[in-house]
Amino acid sequence: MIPARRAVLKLLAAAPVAAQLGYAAPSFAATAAPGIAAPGIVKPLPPELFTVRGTNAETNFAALRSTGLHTPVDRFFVRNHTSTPVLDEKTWGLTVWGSGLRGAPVRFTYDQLRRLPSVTRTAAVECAGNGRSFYTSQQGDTVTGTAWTLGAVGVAHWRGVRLSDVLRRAGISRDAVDVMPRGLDDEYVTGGVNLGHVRRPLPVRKALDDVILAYEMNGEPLPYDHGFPVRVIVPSWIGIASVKWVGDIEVSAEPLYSPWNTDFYRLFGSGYPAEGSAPLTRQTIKSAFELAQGAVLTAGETHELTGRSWSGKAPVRRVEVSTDGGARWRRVQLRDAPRRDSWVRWSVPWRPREAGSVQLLARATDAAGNTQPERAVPNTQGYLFDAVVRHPVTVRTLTGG
Ligand SMILES: Nc1nc2c(c(=O)[nH]1)N[C@H]1C(S)=C(S)[C@@H](COP(=O)(O)O)O[C@H]1N2
Ligand SMILES: [Mo]
Repeated sequence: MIPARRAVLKLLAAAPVAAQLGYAAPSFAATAAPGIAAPGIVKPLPPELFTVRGTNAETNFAALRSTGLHTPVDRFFVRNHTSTPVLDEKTWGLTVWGSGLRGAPVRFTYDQLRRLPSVTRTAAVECAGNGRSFYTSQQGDTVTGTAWTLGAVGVAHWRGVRLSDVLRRAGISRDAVDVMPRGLDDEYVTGGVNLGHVRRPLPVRKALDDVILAYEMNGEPLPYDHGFPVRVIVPSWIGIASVKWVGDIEVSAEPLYSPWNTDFYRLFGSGYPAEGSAPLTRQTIKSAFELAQGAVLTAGETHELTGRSWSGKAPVRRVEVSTDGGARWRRVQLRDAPRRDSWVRWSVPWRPREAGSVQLLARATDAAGNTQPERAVPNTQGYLFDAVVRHPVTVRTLTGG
């Protein structure tokens, strides 16, 4: 199974060459959805569940309508800087090393990690760039990066070991200030520059708080695309903190830097210092309808509008919906108790009276008092979009018959 998948990945990478040689990836065609440009992701990406964007796959929010609190793996978004590596847990190991340890590097095997006390928790993973395309489409701002709509987020039930347990066993010293997990996926080359393996420092205080090294997602071993055999989960922080396919963790008595906390994942632009804001940590607040963009609804019928709202800052406490472009707002019913690091599902009946184009709006407020604004403050890389998103639908009258 693993060699077969590895072969699939090779085929994906070498597709034009394979075509020249005159063979047509037969085993691949059986497992992946036909017609999707293959971005180095192992799982199938059927177009009703995902929108492929470069090396990434965005969850279609409409595909969450039928799902529960936890996003099933078959529709959980994938954000890869390069491509999914297919690793073998029998040869995999995690090395903890650096000036912030009292002694020599310590290596943990997969079995050793699995024998440590385990913890479970529900937590969202959300890309810092989720919602980025709305800076451009709603505000006219120029931003760089993947043009996500709202589907670069998922909530899963994770099982793993506390990072603090591993760091203590490895002999973390009182002098440690930063820890930096590093992925085993290929080095990331952009603009002709090799930035090395994906890695981003975490302050020791967060690392020792609620971070886990996860080996299960929704009750199953981690899927290849989500970090098998072990990934970091940093609750409530931007997705880049949750390093997948972790192979080593540097523990340092000096502050650590990587392009992922200096060049990326800070706010740049007017109003920010030349070196950017402080490195980004917590995610922001958002809402999404579980409905296709441009969905067609029938006038005179009652539709159950459903959606989700979430915030990295505090549990979402209130959601309002407007079906008239923001003139009037209705408070909607929450289907979940407000919960930290997760989303709340909501629903509201809507009976459009006449045909036409309508923009549906949803606006969340969290328990810390953060409310989605009308306009997000722009930054050049389009991070942390938090404004109310205008969701276009078409209302039709029933004709004919
Ligand atoms: N090793 C490694 N870890 C990584 C990444 C990556 O490309 N390589 N992408 C990061 C980013 S930017 C995000 S948003 C999340 C996405 O997690 P997912 O693909 O499981 O949804 O993983 C993070 N961890
Ligand atoms: Mo991300």
